[in-house]
Amino acid sequence: MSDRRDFIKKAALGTIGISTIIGCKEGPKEETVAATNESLAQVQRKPVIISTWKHGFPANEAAWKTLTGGGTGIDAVEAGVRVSEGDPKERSVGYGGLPDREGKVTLDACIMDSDSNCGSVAFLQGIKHPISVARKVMEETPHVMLVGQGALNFALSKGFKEENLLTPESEKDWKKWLEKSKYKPVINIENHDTISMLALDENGNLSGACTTSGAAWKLHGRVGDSPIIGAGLFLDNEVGAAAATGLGEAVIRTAGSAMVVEQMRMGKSPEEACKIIVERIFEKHKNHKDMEYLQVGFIAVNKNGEYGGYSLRSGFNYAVCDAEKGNRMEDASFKMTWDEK
Ligand code: SD4
Repeated sequence: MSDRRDFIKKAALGTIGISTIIGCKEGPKEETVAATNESLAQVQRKPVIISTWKHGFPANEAAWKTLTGGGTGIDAVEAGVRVSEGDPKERSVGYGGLPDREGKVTLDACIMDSDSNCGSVAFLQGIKHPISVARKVMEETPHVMLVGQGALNFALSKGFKEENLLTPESEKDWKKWLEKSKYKPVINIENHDTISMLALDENGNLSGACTTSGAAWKLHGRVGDSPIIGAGLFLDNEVGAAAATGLGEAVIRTAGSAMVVEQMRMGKSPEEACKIIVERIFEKHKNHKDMEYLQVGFIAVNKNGEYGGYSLRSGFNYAVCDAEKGNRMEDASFKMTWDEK
């Protein structure tokens, strides 16, 4: 029996109605009967999609629709994060993202599949959907990463359209920032960045995507963690997947997402794994000048569909979507509040 038919059969026996598998928005149906422990373990947790911040909520919906409509995990994470990239109200991703200190919107993105194929673009300008360019790098080049003008030339050769990504709102904020020109990238719930999305499909295969306009007011040419496989995003299909948000420099210094996956490999739950690496980042940065405004957060999912998140400071949340509970926001546990030093 195919995995899919097996999945549907088990779902039909369990507390999860088939309709809830189709619609991420819906909750469990009352008329279904109790599942055995065995079927619960196998049914409830797959598929699952998890993504950073509130913009993850509509992104999850798009990803879920793609996944349950027959798309692959990679199709799903790409479709999901494109929602944030294309939304000018999201001031930290793609179109409408806050610019660097020269007023240029420069974008970083990466994508990774269950066979460890990956693609990435960094310091890319003028292309609204860097995640789709990253996917082309993965699928149509012998490389993993393209940057700057080379990434733009590649995108144009693949038919992407060059456009102005600096919206009047972002331009206005940049001009206001120029008045004081103080670089202090406080990243939090009211000022969130980066969408990272992880998906475990119904066959138990993992995919991930990460896309951002990076830290606002950064130096022109700065690249963060988000396009770096192992820092902003990492997965090992034998183990689990992890992704980061927050101050990219701190995540790069500690190879954050790869380390979260390694903790899961050693048997830690996704939340424990995120917490251990956040603690490590804290230890490495407690006397660092970045500590004043440092925020990092991770999300993770393992092969069983268990998921979790953890952040250094309060205020990090993420969106989770599965068949059992639908799409919802969850607050991550954290090490300290913003008042603590
Ligand atoms: C960066 N990690 O460019 C990104 C920014 C971010 O939540 O995720 N903010 O450093």
